[in-house]
Amino acid sequence: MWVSDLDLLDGIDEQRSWREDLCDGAVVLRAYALEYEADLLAGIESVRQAAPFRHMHTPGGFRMSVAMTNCGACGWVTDRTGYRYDAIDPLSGQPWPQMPASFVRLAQAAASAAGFTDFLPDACLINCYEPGARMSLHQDRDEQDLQQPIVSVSLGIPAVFQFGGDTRADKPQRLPLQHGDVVVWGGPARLRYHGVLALREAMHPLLGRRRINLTFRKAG
Ligand SMILES: O=C(O)CCC(=O)C(=O)O
Repeated sequence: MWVSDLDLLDGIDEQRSWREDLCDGAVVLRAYALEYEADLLAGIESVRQAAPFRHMHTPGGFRMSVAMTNCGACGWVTDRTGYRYDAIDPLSGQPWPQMPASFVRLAQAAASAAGFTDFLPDACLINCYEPGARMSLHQDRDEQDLQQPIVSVSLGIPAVFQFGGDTRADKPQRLPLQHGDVVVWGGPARLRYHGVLALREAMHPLLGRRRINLTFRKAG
């Protein structure tokens, strides 16, 4: 069989990113964010300068092991009064930094690749994990429009993502996630419980001992 140079290039492109279906409405897009890597790292740095990472407290008074910041029209915050989306960063008293255009492009492209067209994220929560940090199983239900999906991008050291069912008691699948992987869930999977197991000690050439997760949502 004759294979043109173009076919070969197509094959390489296909292998750069590949998808794994988790259930109806949920998919992992492996290595999908790699082509956005430089823009994402630059965007995270500029957001971090304006709105530094901080360890928020849960309504029950526990300090979260994951450090967080936000960009976009609304940011997810938690304190003694509860969980909410807020247009103002409580640390600076200023609006959260604007969501970089490259973030929006990636979030929309990934949502569309997963079958969710017209995704309009207005909130990007940026989670920073160091070894030992974890996120317990939870549902994302503080958003007004549950028709819109969630797009979750992993950068830096590996993590094990837990993807559960519609109740906390459902045994979650354990998905190892690497730098560049994107998980998208929505539709019938929108309210699935999910979380991240405590990270193991590791080193990433660009991010050191850190994992950065970007979670895009339409919150307002
Ligand atoms: O870090 C992750 O992969 C998941 C983050 C998450 O579940 C959240 O921010 O609600």
